[in-house]
Amino acid sequence: MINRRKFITLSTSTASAILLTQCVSNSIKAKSSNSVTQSSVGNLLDVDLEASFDQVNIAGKKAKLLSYNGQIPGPRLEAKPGDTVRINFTNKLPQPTNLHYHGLHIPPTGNADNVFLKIQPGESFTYEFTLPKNHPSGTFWYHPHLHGLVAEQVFGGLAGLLIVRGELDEIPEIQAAEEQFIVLKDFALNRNQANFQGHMGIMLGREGELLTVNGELNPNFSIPQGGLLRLRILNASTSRFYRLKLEEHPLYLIATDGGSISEPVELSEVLLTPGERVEILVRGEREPGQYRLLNLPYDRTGGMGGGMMGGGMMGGGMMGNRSNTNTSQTLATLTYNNRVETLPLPKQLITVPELPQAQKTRRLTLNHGMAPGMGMVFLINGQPFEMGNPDTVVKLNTIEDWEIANTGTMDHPFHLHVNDFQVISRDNKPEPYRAWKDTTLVRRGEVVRIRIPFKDFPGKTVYHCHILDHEDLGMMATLEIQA
Ligand SMILES: [Cu+2]
Repeated sequence: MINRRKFITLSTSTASAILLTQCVSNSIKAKSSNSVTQSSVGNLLDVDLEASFDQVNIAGKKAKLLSYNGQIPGPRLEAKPGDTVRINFTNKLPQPTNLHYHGLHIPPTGNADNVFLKIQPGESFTYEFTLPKNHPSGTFWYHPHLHGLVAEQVFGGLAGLLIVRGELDEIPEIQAAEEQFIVLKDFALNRNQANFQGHMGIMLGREGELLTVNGELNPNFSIPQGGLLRLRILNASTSRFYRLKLEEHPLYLIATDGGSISEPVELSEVLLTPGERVEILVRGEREPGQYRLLNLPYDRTGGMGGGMMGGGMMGGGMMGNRSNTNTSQTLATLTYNNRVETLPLPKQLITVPELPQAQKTRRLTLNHGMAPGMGMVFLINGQPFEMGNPDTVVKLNTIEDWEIANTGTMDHPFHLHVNDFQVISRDNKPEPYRAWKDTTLVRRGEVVRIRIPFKDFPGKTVYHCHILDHEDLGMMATLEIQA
């Protein structure tokens, strides 16, 4: 088998040299590069991570953006269940920040996935946690999570993949597949600098006009004719939704946010909201040639963000570059290469168990309104986020159902930290297949019922809308898990 997993373990000092090499290969578009990878050695992943505001390569040019270790996306971190992860973090930004490990089942306290920490400019902090031995394998990620600054810092470029390699990677058909990571992220540049300000679209959720894949515009991916390509896709955008379709190819879904589903599910397209991940198998079963990965139109704001009203009272420019309500965009191109022996799809993956009935049901309402002196605020159960007392208190080792009702006029992707959940139903219609999720879309007018087992870790954490402007504008609440 070809060396599809070339894990490079690098110190940060050699990372820039590798990055330079990657840029050269980017310019000749030989094959899309991924970020520098840092993998665990023995049972320790020890990484130096520095957030800075400086010149980086983006979309084929140089621009001043926010980045981790000068790379966009940030270095890809890889660990195994049972590994200890130590991140020696330095904040070289002109403002405070912190780190969130999106999707990981680790403590929300101390120096683990603690979103209440604040790392001041110039300060360093060591994050350290151990992945449980039974942690699912999957596609996770890290990004800043300091309330009030999250949207701007993620929009400026801060995000990276965090991969847990395990059971799913050992299934023979999946091992035989080529692997490609896809980090979807939109950017707005103003004279080659991140454009943080002047976004009248903040209330809707800011979007940029540059749709990058791994920091590039329309990169090329290859698939062996007859072979399998495993796409591991993250939506790391602040607000933009992606409705993904690969020309003339069905998508075989094998994993969602929390890892493997029970067996592959054939789909013609996938909607990926901010924070969500999917893993897809593609079969190289078409005529050799080039096929586009498309972002199809989707309206997440009920016509407020362009489309209908784009040239009208809102003014297209004033609202910024809104969602693709009218046209499709090309994100990447898939090119066939040498024929290989025809590879089969896996039949079975890793079973997602049916959860027992919930011991308690709660209802959450998502909406927005105007607050005196604050303008628009985004609310959960009528309240904007306030640091302090928990809004919801649950007992460790219990299972709860949360009915999340979106009574507003925009879609909101709902995200819960620390514990994964299963979506039970949407408007009382059962989900077509079971999956572990940490982020799920609640469309305007919809009621989504999720079932959450609270396991292993007591402490305070949060749930929120993953349109990060909505989170910063109040659509977040504190959850306390009591031992
Ligand atoms: Cu929202």
